[in-house]
Amino acid sequence: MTATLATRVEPAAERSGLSTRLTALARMVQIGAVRTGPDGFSEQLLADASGLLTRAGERLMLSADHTVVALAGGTGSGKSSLFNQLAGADFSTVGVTRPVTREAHACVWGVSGAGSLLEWLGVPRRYRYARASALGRGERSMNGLVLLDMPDHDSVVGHATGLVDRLVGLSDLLVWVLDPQKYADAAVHRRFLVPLAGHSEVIAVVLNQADLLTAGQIDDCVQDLRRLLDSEGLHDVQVLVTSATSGAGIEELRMMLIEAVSARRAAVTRISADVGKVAARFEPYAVADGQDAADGSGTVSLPVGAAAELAVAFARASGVAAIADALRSARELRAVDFIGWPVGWIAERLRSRNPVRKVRLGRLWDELRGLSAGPSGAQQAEIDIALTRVADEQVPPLPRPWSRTVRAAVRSRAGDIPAALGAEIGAALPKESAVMRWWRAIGVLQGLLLGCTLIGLAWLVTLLVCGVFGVGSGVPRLFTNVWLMPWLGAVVLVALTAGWQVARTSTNAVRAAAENETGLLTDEIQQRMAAVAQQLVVAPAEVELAELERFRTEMRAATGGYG
Ligand SMILES: Nc1nc2c(ncn2[C@@H]2O[C@H](COP(=O)(O)OP(=O)(O)O)[C@@H](O)[C@H]2O)c(=O)[nH]1
Ligand SMILES: [Mg+2]
Repeated sequence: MTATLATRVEPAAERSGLSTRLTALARMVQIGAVRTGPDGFSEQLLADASGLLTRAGERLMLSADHTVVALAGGTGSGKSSLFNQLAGADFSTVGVTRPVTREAHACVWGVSGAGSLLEWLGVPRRYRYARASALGRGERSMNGLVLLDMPDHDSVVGHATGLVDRLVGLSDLLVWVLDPQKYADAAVHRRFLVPLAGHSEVIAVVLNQADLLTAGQIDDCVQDLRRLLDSEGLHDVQVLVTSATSGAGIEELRMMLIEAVSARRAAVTRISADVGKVAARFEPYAVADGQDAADGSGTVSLPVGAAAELAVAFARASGVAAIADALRSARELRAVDFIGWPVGWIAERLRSRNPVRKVRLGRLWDELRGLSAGPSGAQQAEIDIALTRVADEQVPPLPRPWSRTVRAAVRSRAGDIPAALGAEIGAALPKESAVMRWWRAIGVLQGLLLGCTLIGLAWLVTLLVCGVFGVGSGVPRLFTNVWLMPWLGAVVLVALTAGWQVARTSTNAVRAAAENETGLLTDEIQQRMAAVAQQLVVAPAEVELAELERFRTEMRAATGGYG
């Protein structure tokens, strides 16, 4: 007989996907547990669902279609022999002199998809066998059975801590195989059976190698074993007598496994129905009042323009318009040093040692720095109003408690927003001392014009003194020729006019450039504020909306679709 037979069996319809549905229910409980409260998930419902999950257990989440029966016991008791008998093939090596079963072997009847379960049970791939369901008498009712030949317990004693718990956790039925020589072995009882006292419904004891005993000896042995088990608190444990060699009692053992399989199926059907019922009770948390169940399955998110709209409100709250005005004025005031007509400029200097303009410029930059310095009360209040408006107008209708939690998420970072906006404004502001290159060029031109004016004036004065009043002798003719005076007068006049005209034109150009610069600055600040809105408002809300989305997906999985 080949060790592996092809198995293609349809899983029972009412049980299919129970593992998936239990996993989904567990995730729903996780999501709900952090959203309780007056309008939140009902504590009672969460407790009911958790209770059901506990009843179903970790094992059922891995596979609902399989019943795990483990053969456990001491070396040489006949586990591997019984395993082979039940499987109808020599799958597991039978020990002749030394124990050989160091790793678990498994035989699966019928139902496919036991892979993850066997992985979890720790059965190596090469020790996994399959039995087609149609084989032999009564085989169909063994569909879904996973029979485990456990490692000899004395060979795993080294790491036996927690082994008992593991065995109980992973088995739907634990069959302890004892032999007539060692059935009363104190170590086996103390280490394995006594701790199982609370779990007698999942334990059976098999007295193997009955062929070595007479009928009378069997009776004595069974009575003795019964007494031992009773004294250990294992009253309900079933005791079977078998012989792997002669085949006696094997059918009874097989019947017991079939019973375990059908009991398991019944339990699974019950739990399956309960999962459906409990999951359906979560519906109010998935679908908003007055909303179609189908609507509730749509993707929910904030409108695309939410961040941009918030950015407008943030800009207003941070006084971005005032920032633009201040920057424009600061640029114009600074530029005057270079492009202004020096004559006016010198006059101003002469009037006061600490020109008003410088004071105003300093105050403007103080103001700009102040705006970007961080939170102020008025700002926070305006931001809160903007957030409330987004929460009220942009959050789509949601079932409770999601309408509250999503709104809370919108406001969750409100306290961080003013500082973040201030930092963004600070980062966007240009350098205070920025001086355009063309300002310097104009400054040079203005200097030349001033030079022309001054030289012209000086020349005129010289002509006046030397040419008109005749003071000094031997002065070059150039400084005495009075006919030059009108020409020089004209030069001075032209230089003065040109300086004034250049100052006027440049001031207009500076104003236009400042206008352009503040426009770009406003745009940049607006973009930076949209990023703040995205990061501190929209993103937290979307995270919460994604959780709702996840909850709805799990709910569909747990109920097998709405309705
Ligand atoms: N006479 C007799 N020998 C058995 C029986 N079951 C197993 N054996 C023998 O006991 C030895 C150990 O069996 P094995 O199945 O390897 O035990 P395991 O260590 O529990 O897996 C082998 O030599 C088997 O042939 C039985 O019912 N009767
Ligand atoms: Mg063995």
